[in-house]
Amino acid sequence: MFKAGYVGVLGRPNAGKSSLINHLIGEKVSIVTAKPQTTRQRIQGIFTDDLGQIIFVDAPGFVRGDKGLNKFLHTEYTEVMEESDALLAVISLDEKDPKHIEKLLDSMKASGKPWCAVVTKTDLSFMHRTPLIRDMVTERGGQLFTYSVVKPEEQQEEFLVKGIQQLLPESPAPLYDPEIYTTQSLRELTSEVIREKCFEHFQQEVPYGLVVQIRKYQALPDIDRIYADIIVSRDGHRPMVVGHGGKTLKSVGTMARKDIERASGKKVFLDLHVKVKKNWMSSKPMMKEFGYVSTREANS
Ligand SMILES: Nc1nc2c(ncn2[C@@H]2O[C@H](COP(=O)(O)OP(=O)(O)OP(=O)(O)O)[C@@H](O)[C@H]2O)c(=O)[nH]1
Ligand SMILES: [Mg+2]
Repeated sequence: MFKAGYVGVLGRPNAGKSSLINHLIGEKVSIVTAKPQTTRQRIQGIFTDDLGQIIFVDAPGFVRGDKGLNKFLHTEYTEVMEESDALLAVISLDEKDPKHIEKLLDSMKASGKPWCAVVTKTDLSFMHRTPLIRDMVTERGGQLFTYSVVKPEEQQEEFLVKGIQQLLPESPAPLYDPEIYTTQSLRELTSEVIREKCFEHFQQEVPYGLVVQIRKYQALPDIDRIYADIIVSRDGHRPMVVGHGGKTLKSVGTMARKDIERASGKKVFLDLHVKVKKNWMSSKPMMKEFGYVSTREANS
């Protein structure tokens, strides 16, 4: 019987959640960087085969927070957990603190939903940790899979996909057109890709206080003309993003343009500007303007 449903992908920041989803789907759905807290808003990536349709819901990594951006990340995490049909706990093999793993797995069990877990980054040399993690998972009634996006083994991918499909409800048909691999628009992906390149270029608090707004997206027959603002949270961040003689901004633009061209299949003209909106993360109206508002808050 065909299975279909939403799988919330949950874990600590930087565990490798977005990388795993991109890898299983075979497309860049969600941006990936070496910095924690890359994913901010849930992103849906869709995997369809003859046996089922998995709608992966990529969530931000678990963070605590009762205000600003952290509050939004926390709410987003909680909503994905509550609204999904099944859950996938993602644990990085380089996670040093077993308490974090236990807490994540306890929350899987407490959700009352079907769940399984995956250890990612198995190319890293901490393989002795896997049996310990497996015990933690089986103790709580779950099944553990292993995976590496750097050195993927075909069989592991097959096991993992089948394991996730089994968790889903039966469905007479796919929930989305099998040709679609994400519900994200090209405009949304563009904004995320620019943010990804910024995360790769800048250090410390600059990426955390950075957001991208697409001002205009003009899709012409042979070229997409895109005008976007990179918004930073402090005056001092602006020169860092622009760089000497605009060099850094140009490099961000070139890297982003290549990715957008790959996704759109067209030539892209990308116009980037840097703006300052002081401490936007502490302002509810500005957070809302950037789309950082939980579904429940938006609907209330
Ligand atoms: N060596 C190795 N690195 C990996 C693997 N998977 C992901 N990474 C790296 O881990 C880092 C974080 O990956 P992401 O996919 O952005 O992690 P995430 O869990 O989505 O992070 P947040 O969105 O910040 O919560 C990136 O530098 C990836 O390249 C893997 O299998 N092996
Ligand atoms: Mg992510």
